[in-house]
Amino acid sequence: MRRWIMHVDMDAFFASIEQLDHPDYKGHPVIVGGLSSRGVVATCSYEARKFGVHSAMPISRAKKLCPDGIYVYPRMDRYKEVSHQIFSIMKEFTPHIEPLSIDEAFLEVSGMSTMYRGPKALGRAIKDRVFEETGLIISAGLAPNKFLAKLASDLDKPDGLVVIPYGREKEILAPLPIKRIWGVGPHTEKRLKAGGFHLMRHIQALPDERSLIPIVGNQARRIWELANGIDERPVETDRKIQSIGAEETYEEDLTDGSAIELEFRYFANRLSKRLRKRNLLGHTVSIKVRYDDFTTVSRQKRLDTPSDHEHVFFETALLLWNKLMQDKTSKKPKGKAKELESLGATTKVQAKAFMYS
Ligand code: TTP
Ligand code: MG
Repeated sequence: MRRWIMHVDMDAFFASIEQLDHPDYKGHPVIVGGLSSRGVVATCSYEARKFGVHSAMPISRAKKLCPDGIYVYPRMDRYKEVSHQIFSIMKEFTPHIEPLSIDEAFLEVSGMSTMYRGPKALGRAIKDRVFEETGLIISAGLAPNKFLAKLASDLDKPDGLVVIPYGREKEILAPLPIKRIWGVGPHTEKRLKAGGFHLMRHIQALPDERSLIPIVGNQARRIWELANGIDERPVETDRKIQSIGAEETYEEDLTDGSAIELEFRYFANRLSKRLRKRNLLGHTVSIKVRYDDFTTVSRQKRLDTPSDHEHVFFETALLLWNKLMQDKTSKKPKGKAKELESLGATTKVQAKAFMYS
């Protein structure tokens, strides 16, 4: 029996729900995000994307690019409710579902395509069903494995339905840049490029992984296989926990609130990239702060929904940081907060998230 994996990703998820719940928003640029001065865009409708607005952009910048957009604050409870609804619709088709985020999942559909005159018809059926029940549109990719399925769902977004058939894996991958390989970050990309490997086809030209070993070490086999469209990873319905973090020791102590905020932004960005690359979701965010006298304090918070999103990590880290500052100042006599800030020199800040793998 041939293996078929489907990857689904809702189109402009939060923004589409806002358009659904407010029919007068339909056809207009809708931007969902934190509305404070340092708020960021969580997502925006495809109408807003035409103005250059995108996820993780500061709201202030979005407002410059798209001044007439409709700006709304996220309603997480509603998005979670819709997410549950979509997951239960998909569960009617198969119990083998691996959720990746609030709007994204892998489905193991091997064997099912025979019931539907092929994988495309199966994808169509799931898309139609979700639309009929919720009024929302998913982009779907069907392929012989996870790597290709995820790639496929992104090829024709929005409202995509792309099948990568058996035998065409290499041909479809050939012109794509090597950074599309799962696990190839900027560092590995640079090394591969220096070795003359820019596109998948450059790796496909190798008979095996041996000549990649000096460049990428023990990642060579996986990179060679993925570039050739080979990926045996199963769809995992229950995921284990592991942890991923980002930390930095600074040459100069961090004393300024805005500098700390900037560092958290940077950490959140790194963290979400690392998670996404590994198909992981964080469910607890923790921060660790070390002062110049080497005392270390940490705080953590469990997220309502596991996430791989930069702004979720950033907002949570900032919340924890502000709480930490409050805790510290509350022990001090009134009026000392400023002094404390300049004394509380941070030499190390860590943002860490514990994940499902
Ligand atoms: P995505 O699937 O990345 O984005 P999307 O569904 O809005 O748009 P599309 O898939 O069509 O490109 O993320 C799903 C939801 O997660 C998104 O609607 C809002 C939220 N999100 C954030 O809150 N912050 C982010 O940085 C990203 C990328 C998404
Ligand atoms: Mg999406």
